[in-house]
Amino acid sequence: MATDFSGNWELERSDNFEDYLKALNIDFATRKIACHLHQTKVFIQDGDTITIKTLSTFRNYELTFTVGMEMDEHTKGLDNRVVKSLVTWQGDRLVCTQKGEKANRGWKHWIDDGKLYLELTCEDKVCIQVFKRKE
Ligand code: ECB
Repeated sequence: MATDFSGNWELERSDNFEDYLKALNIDFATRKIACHLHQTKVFIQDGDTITIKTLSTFRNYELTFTVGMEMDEHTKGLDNRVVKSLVTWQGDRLVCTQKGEKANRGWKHWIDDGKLYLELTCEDKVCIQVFKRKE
């Protein structure tokens, strides 16, 4: 059975986020703000149709997709690019490839020991974020 990510998760730890943002050409001032944000992930999961909301006081981002169906993703309010995104299951992990201007771009989500993990990759930069369940 597929992993159930449903619920609200708050960011606890972020490793290498700034390098990931640099790889996406995010400017200095925006990087400084972004790195200090309290982020919340909201997962709404209905079978293989999933909405992920990334919420913060600075900006919000929302993505809805069906696993296995490629889509155009406009990363509005983030790096404002258009990529071809495809999310698939790799075992218990939800894996997204984001084909476009930036090589080797994508993310992976999984749960381990009750924590939600997010690995964000762009070119040779990898950021790991860890979230805990919000009461
Ligand atoms: C929306 C909260 C973060 C706001 C950061 C603002 C500006 C930084 C500009 C570009 C940064 C690129 C990515 C930010 C990293 C996290 C936001 C969502 C990343 C993402 O692709 O999440 C996936 C997986 O959970 C679902 O969309």
